[in-house]
Amino acid sequence: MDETNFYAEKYNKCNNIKDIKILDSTLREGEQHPGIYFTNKQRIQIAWMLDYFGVNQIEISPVVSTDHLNATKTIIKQGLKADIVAHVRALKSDIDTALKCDCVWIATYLGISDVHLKDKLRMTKEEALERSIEVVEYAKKHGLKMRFTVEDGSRANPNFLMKVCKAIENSKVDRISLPDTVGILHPAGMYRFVKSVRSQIKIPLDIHCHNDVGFALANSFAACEAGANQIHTTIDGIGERTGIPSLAEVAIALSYLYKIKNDFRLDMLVDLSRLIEQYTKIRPYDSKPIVGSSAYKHKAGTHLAAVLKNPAAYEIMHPRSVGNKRKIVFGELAGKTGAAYLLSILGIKNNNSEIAKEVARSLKNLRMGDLIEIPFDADQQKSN
Ligand code: HCA
Ligand code: CU
Repeated sequence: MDETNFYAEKYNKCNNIKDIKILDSTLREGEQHPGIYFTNKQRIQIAWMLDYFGVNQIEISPVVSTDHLNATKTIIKQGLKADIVAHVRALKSDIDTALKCDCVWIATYLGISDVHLKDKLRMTKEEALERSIEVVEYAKKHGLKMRFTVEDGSRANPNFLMKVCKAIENSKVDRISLPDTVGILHPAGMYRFVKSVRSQIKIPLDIHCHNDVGFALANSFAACEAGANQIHTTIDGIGERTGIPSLAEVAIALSYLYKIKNDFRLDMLVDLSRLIEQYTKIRPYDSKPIVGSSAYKHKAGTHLAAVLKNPAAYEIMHPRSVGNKRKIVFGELAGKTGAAYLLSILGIKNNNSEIAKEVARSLKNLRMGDLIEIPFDADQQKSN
């Protein structure tokens, strides 16, 4: 038992969340982020790295372009551990395209809210229901494993949503994805939404939460508490508009906060983020959880004094375990302990507390913001 986190872990105890999987959609939802386009080589490398990291499913759309079709075929041929899910519209012709890739898994989506039916699809509810059953039967007849996404499900008429879910479950669909396509739900609302479906549907449920108000991560876990089995992520959370939960945040929350056993290679998380940064030229903001460059920086004097003795005072995990680095920032807030430490690493041994106070005062007067940052690894420090 980790004494430091003992009470927090008691608050976090959550017996109904057990075996939660991750589907990563960087290659599908992620490519829907404005300005992002991967080459096929990049798509293949991303798939390999996601697989090595340990996600359970990787989603890609083969119908966007011939480039995507080729990428999907090639990635499927790699024989990765993760299932490769071909994401297509609820159309027989799209399923035929997916079949050309030799895929085992497909996901089809159909908007079922009134606004999607009326203004996007120009379809009646009856036609949508019929189409849903038809594509599930078609895919199952071709021996595919299949997920069906009730797009915009959180804004759909609940009775109609249940009708569609029950009908496709009867037609032997393997999973259903419940998306909050426009990010309109809050965590308690999400809990009730998923709970209502879970009370009548037995097959595994995916949860796909958009981040329009910033609730995507919290909503994903609220959904799991209500019975969802798999969370959709992308690296750094990229996706349409404001995206979906980031792989790093979901994997860390699962491992450290929900204590769910898994084989994720968490130390790859920063590398995965840097890979996407390199390919997209989009740099995650410094304070981005887990992967941001300031996620493990400590600045205020009281924080420095504590972290120099025991980093657990201001950290929930060792930054190395996610591939990040701890840094101490010496600026106007460094204080006496920070200044003394700075002097010691500058080779000024035996500095007495008067000198340290003097340096701390000077740092304050310089008003230059953060003067120096240096890595601080307590474990290595001890072994030196
Ligand atoms: C889309 C819609 C989708 C689908 C989610 C899913 C959404 O962009 O095609 O298939 O689980 O947010 O509803 O991303
Ligand atoms: Cu989406």
